[in-house]
Parts: sequence; C-alpha cells; structure tokens
Amino acid sequence: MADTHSNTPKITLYTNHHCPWAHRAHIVIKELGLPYEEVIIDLDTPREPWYLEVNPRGLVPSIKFSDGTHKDEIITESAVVSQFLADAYPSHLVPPSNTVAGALTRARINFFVDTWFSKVVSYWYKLLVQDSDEEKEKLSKEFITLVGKEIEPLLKDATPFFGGSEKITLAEALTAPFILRIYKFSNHGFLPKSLLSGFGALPNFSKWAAEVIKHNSVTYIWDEKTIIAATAKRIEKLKADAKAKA
Ligand SMILES: N[C@@H](CCC(=O)N[C@@H](CS)C(=O)NCC(=O)O)C(=O)O
Repeated sequence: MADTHSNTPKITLYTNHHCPWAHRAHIVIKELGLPYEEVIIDLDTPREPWYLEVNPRGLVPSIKFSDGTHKDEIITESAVVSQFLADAYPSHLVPPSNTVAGALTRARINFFVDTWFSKVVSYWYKLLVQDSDEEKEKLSKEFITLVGKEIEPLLKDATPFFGGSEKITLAEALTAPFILRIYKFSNHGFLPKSLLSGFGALPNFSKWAAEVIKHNSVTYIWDEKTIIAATAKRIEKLKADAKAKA
C-alpha cells in the first residue's frame, strides 16, 4: 500500500470483474490503498444512456474522480486511468518523472508493457478462438518462443517484480490480468497445457509470473468460477463472429 494520502479522493470505479482491462484499474487502486465505490456495468446488455454519458465508448473501466479540490472528473481507458492514479498518488508502482532516474524507470516499464501488448498478447486471442488442436499447438509454440525472445530478457533483474522491485509495479499492474488469465485458462482447457510447460522452461518469466498470479492485489476480484463461465460464453461468441465473417 502507498503512503497515507493527504487528500483522500472520492473514486467511483465503473467496472466488470470479468474484464481484464478493468482488472488493471482494480490492481492499481488496491495497491495504492485508495477507497473507492464500485459500479458494476452489465456487459451482456446494451449500455444504458447514463453510462454512455460517463463513457461514450461504452467500455469499462472508467472512473469518476474528485479529490475535493477539483470538480468531478471522468477518466476512461484502463492504461490512462491506471497511469493517472499512479501519478496522482506516488508510490512504489512507478517513480515520478522529474528526475532522470525516475524517467528511466518509467521508460523501462513502458517498454515492457508495450512489448507485451504489441508483440505477444495477440497470440493469446488467436489461441482462444482456434478450434484445431494441431493449430493450437503450433500457435502455442510460437507464443512461447516470442515470450522467450521478447519478455524473458526484460525480466532478468526481477526480484521478484519488474526492475528489481520487491513490490509490484505498474509493469505488473498493466499486464497481470493477462498473465493470470493465461495460467488459469490453460488449467481450464481454453489454452493448451503445453503453454505452461513451455513457459516453465523460461526461468525469468515463470518465476515472475508465479509471483504475479498469487499477489493479493491481482487476485482479490478474481472469482474463477464466474470468470471461466463468462469466458466460455465470450469465446463461443468470438468464434461465431469469426465464422460469420469468413
Ligand atoms: N481499450 C480499453 C478496452 C476496454 C474493453 O474492451 N472493455 C470491454 C470489457 S473487457 C468492454 O467494456 N466491452 C464492452 C463492449 O464491447 O460492449 C481499455 O483499455 O480500457
């Protein structure tokens, strides 16, 4: 938890516990020890007009934020929400950018997160919607190779968290929802088991991931049963959409 904050903010978090992007905001808020009120948005039905006023894109997460000195502000997009809170309430998550050392750490964190999302994560989606076992195994091997090439070297000094940190950082907060899902989904048959044995051969990644997926800030909203059921439904829909397009 971060140091006690002088101006305790009022935060309303519009969220859905099944959403990995919203999960990012939950991790940051928990790690900062900020109080918040949660409004669950039903993603299975069209967004109600009041929520489209909060976020015209209709997506979660969004926050309504006030610290008593500013009027209520709406902030949307998980990376923007997470960065805003981490900047507004300095903590172990990320150092301020007003020194070269701080700016460098931020650059390293940004590069790690950018690498995960620009190079690696697309495999996760491709694997989820793939029907053929043979194709799944092939994609799984490619995925492992890519994590080995792109991510493994970036975790060489993790202790156990990014960049030699003993506490989780913004690097973990922004990637953990996906790391957790990869591990859990492989255990539930949505992703091949070979993925986990392949990751096991990447010492930096597997040690780091083991710590990430058991961290309390990552697991406290994780309700495995409902998330697995919701994911099964979502995968069927993605597959049907892909077939309809083909
Ligand atoms: N780029 C957005 C993505 C958020 C997102 O895709 N959220 C999904 C749930 S996981 C959503 O709200 N979907 C509603 C819909 O598509 O109708 C972010 O990072 O916040």
